[in-house]
Amino acid sequence: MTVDATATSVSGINIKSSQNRLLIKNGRVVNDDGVEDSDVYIEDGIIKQVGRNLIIPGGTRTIDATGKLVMPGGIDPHTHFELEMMGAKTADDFYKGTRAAVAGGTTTVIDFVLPQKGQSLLEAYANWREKADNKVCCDYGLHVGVTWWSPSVKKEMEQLVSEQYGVNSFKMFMAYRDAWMLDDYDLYCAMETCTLLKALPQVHAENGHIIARNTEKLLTAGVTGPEGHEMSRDEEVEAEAVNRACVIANQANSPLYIVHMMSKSAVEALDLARKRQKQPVFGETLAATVGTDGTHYRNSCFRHAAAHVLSPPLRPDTRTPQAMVEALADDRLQLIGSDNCTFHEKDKELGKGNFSKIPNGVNGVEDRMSILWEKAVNTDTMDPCRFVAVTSSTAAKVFNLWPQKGRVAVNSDADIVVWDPRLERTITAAAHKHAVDFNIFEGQRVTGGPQYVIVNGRVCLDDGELRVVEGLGKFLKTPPNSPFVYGGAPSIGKQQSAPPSPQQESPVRVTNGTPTPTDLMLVNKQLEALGSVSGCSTPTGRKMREPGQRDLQNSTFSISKEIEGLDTKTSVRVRNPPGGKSSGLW
Ligand code: URQ
Ligand code: ZN
Ligand code: ZN
Repeated sequence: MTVDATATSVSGINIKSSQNRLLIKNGRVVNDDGVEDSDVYIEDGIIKQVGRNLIIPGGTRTIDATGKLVMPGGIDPHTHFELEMMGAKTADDFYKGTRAAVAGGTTTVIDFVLPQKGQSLLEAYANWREKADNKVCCDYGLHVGVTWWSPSVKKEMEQLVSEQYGVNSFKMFMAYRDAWMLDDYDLYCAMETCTLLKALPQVHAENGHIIARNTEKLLTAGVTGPEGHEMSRDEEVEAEAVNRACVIANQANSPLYIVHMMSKSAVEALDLARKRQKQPVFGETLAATVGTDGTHYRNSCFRHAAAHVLSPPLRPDTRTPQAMVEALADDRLQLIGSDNCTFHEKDKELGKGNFSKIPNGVNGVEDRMSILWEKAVNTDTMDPCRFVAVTSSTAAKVFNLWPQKGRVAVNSDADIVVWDPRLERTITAAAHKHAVDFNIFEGQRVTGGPQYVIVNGRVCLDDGELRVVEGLGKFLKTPPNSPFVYGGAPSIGKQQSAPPSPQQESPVRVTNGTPTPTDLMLVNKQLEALGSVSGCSTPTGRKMREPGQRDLQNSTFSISKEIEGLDTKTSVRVRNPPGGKSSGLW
């Protein structure tokens, strides 16, 4: 078992005394539905109290969160640790990958079991559990890939959603023709089976046949470099599959989750489909999509260009990152993952001379939250509540982990990030925790990051010092029939923390991410009814304060640039500034 050199001494993984009792004081608690200045008391890995003037027992460690946000730990619903694909194996294993996740403020990941065609899903599941269980530094769940179809696959899906295995989502590929792709008939059958089991079907939406033919033509024409990757699968090849997946889901009367949506065209296709969809459809994008773009495929350095190869590809349209941030902000997209799937340089070189052989995948699990904060909150495109929704609570709701995960509330797991909105750093491969020596966000300056990360009550990032423990995390069973997918729960993103008040006809429910005026009226009434919690707009509102407008909720500090000067400490914390250790706040 590996522990960080600076970790508190461990004799196994039960660490007593101060690790068991923790008070986070003077912070601003941010959930997806509101903000409140409250202290948080934790004991034995569970949040026991949230409020002011709490009664705290002796032996409690106190973290002073003055000027900081206290948010649910990030949930990354899309990682690939220790995945073997295209002749290589991803560099980040379950230890390094979850260590990087915690370093960036993420406290739960959901990885993918990807069986080869013909392989038993149960056998592949067992392999993934074997790889992960003793290595993870935070809790994790598993999606399972349906990479081929037969009555036996259907039978194994039924077993996987049972309590014994704890799987509630299955991913089908509409690309990777030779490895994992299903045709439309099998995709339809798989979606029907998911619906029967109250599990959530996910799709990788690209047209694998068009990609195959375009690849042949490009290679024949002598286009062999990484730029050929994006040329073989432009935006409409993705958007077509998004639409087709939605049509099949509608025919199957099935909900749908579209992973790694990478383009404006895909978002438009989803937006259109949603208006006719009978069941909820959730759109996911990635840290890479909001943090960088496809112009890197034209870089003359093969290593640089190949390091940006993932599928669907980053888009050369430089307006894409901001467009995807805006789609996340106004609920045309629902959540952000990383699709962390890193390969060493020597493995990416398998594609030298033939771009279709470059193993697909990039980093993201460590920088996901800081990149989105920088691109979305610091630009006033998204408020902190929506940030919590798209980085944590919506994933918890969709995969039926809420409110155990994705919420700072009594009885929720103590997975918490104390977020310093002023923490400045420059992203570099030299400093990141990934197993690879390339970072697609290299050199980007971000303001906003985790100062403390608490994983099941244990301080694993302690004022910037990483203190994870290998194997501390556990497998999370995700039950089927999520109320936020199959009904019975108020809408995602507008979830009130109190039950609907009697005068409300029925809980607010966003049918497909497109709230009706009634929904919004109800939501606003809910938020008003919650009294002190407020300060965040509804997902579609993007209602940010006018420049210079005072935020009346603001008592202790501010996070938006307009009111930077109003807080008690106008400070910027620079970690390890040039020439030595950080001198702290200055
Ligand atoms: O397609 C995926 O999600 C995995 C297998 C590879 N990563 C990527 O290129 N998006
Ligand atoms: Zn994929
Ligand atoms: Zn993926």
